[in-house]
Amino acid sequence: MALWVHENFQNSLSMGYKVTDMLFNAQSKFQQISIVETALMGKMLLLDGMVMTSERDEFIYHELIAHIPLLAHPCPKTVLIIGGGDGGTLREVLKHPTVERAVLCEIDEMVIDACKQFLPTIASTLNSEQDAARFEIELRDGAAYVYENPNTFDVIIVDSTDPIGPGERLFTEAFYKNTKAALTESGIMVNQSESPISSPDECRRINAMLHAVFPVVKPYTACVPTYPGSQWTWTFCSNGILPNNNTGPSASQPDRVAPLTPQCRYFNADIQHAVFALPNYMEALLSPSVDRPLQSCSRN
Ligand code: SPD
Repeated sequence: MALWVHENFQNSLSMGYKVTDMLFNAQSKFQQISIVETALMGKMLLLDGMVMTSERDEFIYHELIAHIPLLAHPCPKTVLIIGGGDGGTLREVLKHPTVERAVLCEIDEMVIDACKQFLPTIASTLNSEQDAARFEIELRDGAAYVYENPNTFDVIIVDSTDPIGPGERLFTEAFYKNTKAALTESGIMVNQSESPISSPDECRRINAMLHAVFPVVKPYTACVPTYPGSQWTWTFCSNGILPNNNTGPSASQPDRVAPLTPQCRYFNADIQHAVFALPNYMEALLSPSVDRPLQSCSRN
């Protein structure tokens, strides 16, 4: 009989995948960690039953969470990744030759070890001796780490789980304030900011908190098919730098985009701009000027 794994999203939606092999399944100090081989999506990492990444579509998420902020910064040297224990974001960050020091701050060592063993294409940098001099791992709570490291990072990427379980405190205004303080003056923060289809209220809440902290807040979007809702958002935040400011120091960086593009499966010069084009419903949902009560999924 075929084995299936289902992500049960808020008891309302079930995303099912046919499993051909169970590669890893263990309870860590923080969460249930599972890595399965699936019939369609390749190997998949689940934390507490929620899909975190799959071999088939991970490149979309990891390229966008990394290259958008790194290319907006005039010269990113120090980068902090909060969460990201699968190594996919780190792999993309180290494609930028200016980066001298990347810190991966992951609370759960077992996630890192399991991904190094069972998801080697995603965790390739974690296993690479050649890259080892450019990154370090902090087995820490990311919220505490940013608080203790003010004025340190050019780019901070919050590659968190969903806002439940160990990742919950990474979705608070206090955390965003400490993250802002951990940035250098021209620093940029990007976080994964959930789905406007399956979690519109959460998306809006995150956006409102970011607006209370950062002068520049620019959501961007793409489809990540294995995440509930598929349509996903990330949010770019800074003290003034814009993501695609062709007139300032953060110009679109054609010299840096050209060598990066052949190393990417999703990202290119057009995508760098296109991801910021929001459909009307998303613009309305995330616009800080629209003052209306939170509502769950409006279907009219
Ligand atoms: N609903 C899934 C959201 C997961 C976002 N983070 C994934 C981590 C991949 N590096």
